[in-house]
Amino acid sequence: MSQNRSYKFCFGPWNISEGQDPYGPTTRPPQSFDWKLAKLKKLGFDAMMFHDDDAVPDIDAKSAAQVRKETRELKKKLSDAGVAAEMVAPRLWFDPRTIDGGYTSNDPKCRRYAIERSLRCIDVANQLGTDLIVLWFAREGSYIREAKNARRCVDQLVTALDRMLAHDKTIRLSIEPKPNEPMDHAYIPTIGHALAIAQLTRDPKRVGCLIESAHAILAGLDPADEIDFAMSFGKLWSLHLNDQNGLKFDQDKPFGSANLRVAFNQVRALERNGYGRHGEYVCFDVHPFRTTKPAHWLAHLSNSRRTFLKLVKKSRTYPEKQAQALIADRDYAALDQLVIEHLLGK
Ligand code: XLS
Ligand code: MG
Repeated sequence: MSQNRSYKFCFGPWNISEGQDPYGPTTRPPQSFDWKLAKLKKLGFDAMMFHDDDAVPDIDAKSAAQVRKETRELKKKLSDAGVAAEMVAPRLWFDPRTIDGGYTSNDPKCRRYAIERSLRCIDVANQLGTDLIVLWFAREGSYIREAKNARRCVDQLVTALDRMLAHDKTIRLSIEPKPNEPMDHAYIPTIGHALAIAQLTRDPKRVGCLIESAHAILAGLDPADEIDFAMSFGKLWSLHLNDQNGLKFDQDKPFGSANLRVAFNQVRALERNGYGRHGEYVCFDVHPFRTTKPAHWLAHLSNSRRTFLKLVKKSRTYPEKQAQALIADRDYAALDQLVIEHLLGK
């Protein structure tokens, strides 16, 4: 990879969150969108990612004309700030009609709602100037497996994907797999599943994927391997870097916070595959700790970007020749130590 290739960075308004968790209320007062947008540029980020109702709050309650008007206003704000819209994701996990899933709900009226909301999301994305829709199948799963027929759910997911692909001939769908949470088990839990279901759609070349570090770890996988696998298909169109300390609730920790070596190997995978050369962004889907004071509110984002850039340097100064010699000699113990000492620095 060229040694001076640079990356573009992104986060979403939800990444500047107020500290609520399932066991306690917010610990920071809500910040305005304008405040978050102003901070994004100051932190050296280039784009913002959106849920559809980040772009147009209460989107379901608004007419198509009102959605267009508010999206136009948002687009102007972003253009004036020199910030791109990276993607738009339909938030199909809040509304009561998605309580049992959206596309795979057992209720056909709810499945219809989820698809129609996704088509409106595509219209918002077009107006914001992005051709990327991210689909995190939050509630496409079950609390008990007998509640749904997994074979039928595959067909229902393909039906939804096909409706979106037919709605707009240029839109690209980036599936963000996650094995569980909020569901007990979710459908499409890994990149392999995402790339496989893409092949069942009417236009597989427009269905790709997004890797989130924590989601791969929750599936017991190495996010770097998931990156290499997705890149071998040319279908890694977005990325949510963060970290996760073991198999528990999705922690959305700052990048490198739990496992620096796993973070290093993700950066090496991005480097060797040339991620970003087609305009892809590095997004940090991270949250501040609940204990974070408002004065330190942005640290998780600036720290993640700083760690990422330091690991890019570590990747580009990796003692490749020494490493190859140890590999040739199958001396992996020495290789292990070489990596550790490279990361520790002299
Ligand atoms: C949740 C997901 C979510 C998507 C965007 O775990 O990571 O943040 O990335 O809705
Ligand atoms: Mg995410």
